[in-house]
Amino acid sequence: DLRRDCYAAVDIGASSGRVVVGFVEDGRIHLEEVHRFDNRQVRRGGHDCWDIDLLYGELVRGLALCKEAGFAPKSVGIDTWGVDFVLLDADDNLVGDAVAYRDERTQGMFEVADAIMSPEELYRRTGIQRQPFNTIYQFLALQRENPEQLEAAETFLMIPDYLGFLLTGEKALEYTNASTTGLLNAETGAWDETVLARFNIPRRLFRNVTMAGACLGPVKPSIAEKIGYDTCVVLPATHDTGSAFLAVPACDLPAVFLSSGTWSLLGVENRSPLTTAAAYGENFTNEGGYHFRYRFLKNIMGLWMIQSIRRELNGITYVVDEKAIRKGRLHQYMRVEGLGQEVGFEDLIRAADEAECAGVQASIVNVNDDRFLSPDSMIEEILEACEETGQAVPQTLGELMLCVYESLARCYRDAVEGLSSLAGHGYKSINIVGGGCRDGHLNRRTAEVCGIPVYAGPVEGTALGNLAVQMLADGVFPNLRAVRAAIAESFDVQKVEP
Ligand code: ADP
Ligand code: LRH
Repeated sequence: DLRRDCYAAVDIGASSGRVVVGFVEDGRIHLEEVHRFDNRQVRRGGHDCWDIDLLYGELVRGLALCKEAGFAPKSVGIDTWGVDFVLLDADDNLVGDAVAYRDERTQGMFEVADAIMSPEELYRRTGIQRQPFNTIYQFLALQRENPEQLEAAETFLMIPDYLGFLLTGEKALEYTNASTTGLLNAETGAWDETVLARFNIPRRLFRNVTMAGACLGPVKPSIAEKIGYDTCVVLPATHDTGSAFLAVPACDLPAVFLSSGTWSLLGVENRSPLTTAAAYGENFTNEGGYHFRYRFLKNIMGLWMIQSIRRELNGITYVVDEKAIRKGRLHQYMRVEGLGQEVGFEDLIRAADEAECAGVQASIVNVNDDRFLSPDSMIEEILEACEETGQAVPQTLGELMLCVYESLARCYRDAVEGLSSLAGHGYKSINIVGGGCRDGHLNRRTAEVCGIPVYAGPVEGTALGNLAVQMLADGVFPNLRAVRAAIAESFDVQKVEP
């Protein structure tokens, strides 16, 4: 007997993806994770790319596993990281690869862009923070390296839109993720015609945006056969951060939200965009949210630094050819720590805890320096940054981890202070959702350094936000306020006092 009154969230982050089924029983929301898989970049044609075929295969497998777990979800929603896209030709075939946002192709594109429109004007129009990987800069890189791809292309789809297209054959550009391109007008929510024209980005590629909650369409018969049930794709906030912010059970208001995964996205929810010179100066973004909300936040380098360290210690190079990591000091680390078997996040946390207990004074790096976006070796890059600033160079894994944690926590504090000065009031708590809220060391240091309580959970905030919009679309809840209340009722949130 398959359960039908349930929904499936496909949530794919830069480090991992999962398929989570959600349903409501006795007024509470229940989640069941049916599939989890790794995501990472692959090297293709001289660029760091996403393996879209692999992700699509895992997505379909996850939907098939729903049935094995006893579920035949009424609808499926897909969210992924922002800014990245594919181009399709007139026959809907891919043009080029799905290049990943950390790829080097956008280097030097700020200068190109600034000669066309001042960054201040661009921000006033789009409200989007300046980041080298924004879609607009990826387009400028494409114009220079592969103009033939732009000529051949007829359709622009962002990653979750493309995965939805593969399932249904229907195309849409969902608003929350489209806002991360830096090509939407912050006020109108439509493509900014001036920006497109001035940057010579072909208008024909872009269909009008569709709001979260809309039904994309039924899955193709071939898919229904493969997964074992009929279902349809409903558009959630397809930007993962958009889904995550939806699911924050905000405690102790006014609260700061922190979606903690590969990135730390720290900010608040606003009812209108804030594109003042002060907001520009602090580099806060105004991403489009569900139902006329704006995510006013800052990207902080986040757990990417920790993931990268872990991968290196486990001998996994992030990028497979050409950019082999420099192994010199790395080997020394592994020898010093005697780390033979696979290193887990808990090992890294323990190393930091021990260094802290031993009274180690942490060296501090600027985590938001672009040097940490895609270094050949994260460990080496951190050591170099400490060396260059005349601080103690971490000699043990514990010292290294302490440096990362302290640097992240201070960056959080600066961002909270930036938010406070822009809003003209303080904040009473930080509400963390996402995989990073499992990190006890980071939660504690965040509370201590920021001087306000941290509320950690739910871990699967993003999948939950994705499910929330599907439930709203199906009338399970009357409005966002009601879903948020149900989320607060249904999940344990851990309070960490400063
Ligand atoms: P994304 O969606 O961006 O891929 P996640 O939300 O899955 O990221 O968060 C991944 C991060 O969560 C990891 O990089 C790691 O730092 C942290 N994390 C995951 N599991 C644990 C754990 N058991 N203990 C501590 N930290 C963890
Ligand atoms: C987090 C995220 C973030 C974007 C980045 C590209 O996964 O979507 O909001 O800035 O990836």
